[in-house]
Amino acid sequence: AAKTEDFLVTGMTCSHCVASVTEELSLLPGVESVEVELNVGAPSRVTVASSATLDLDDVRTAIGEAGYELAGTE
Ligand code: 9UX
Repeated sequence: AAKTEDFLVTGMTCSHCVASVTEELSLLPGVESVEVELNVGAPSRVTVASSATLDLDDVRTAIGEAGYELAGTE
């Protein structure tokens, strides 16, 4: 992967949440892997490895499609 970016996502509380976010983000062009560190009651850290820089609006939309909210980047 050319680039790895971390995002903070709120509202995730279980492994199915993790699967949904992973699935949506994996659909974005260039995404090679998605790792989620689940934090219940706090933002979860989502690490995305991709072949090119991701469009932040695309990331926000994908997380929203999964039913969660992008709270920030790191
Ligand atoms: Mo089940 Mo995770 O509703 O939100 S998928 S807790």
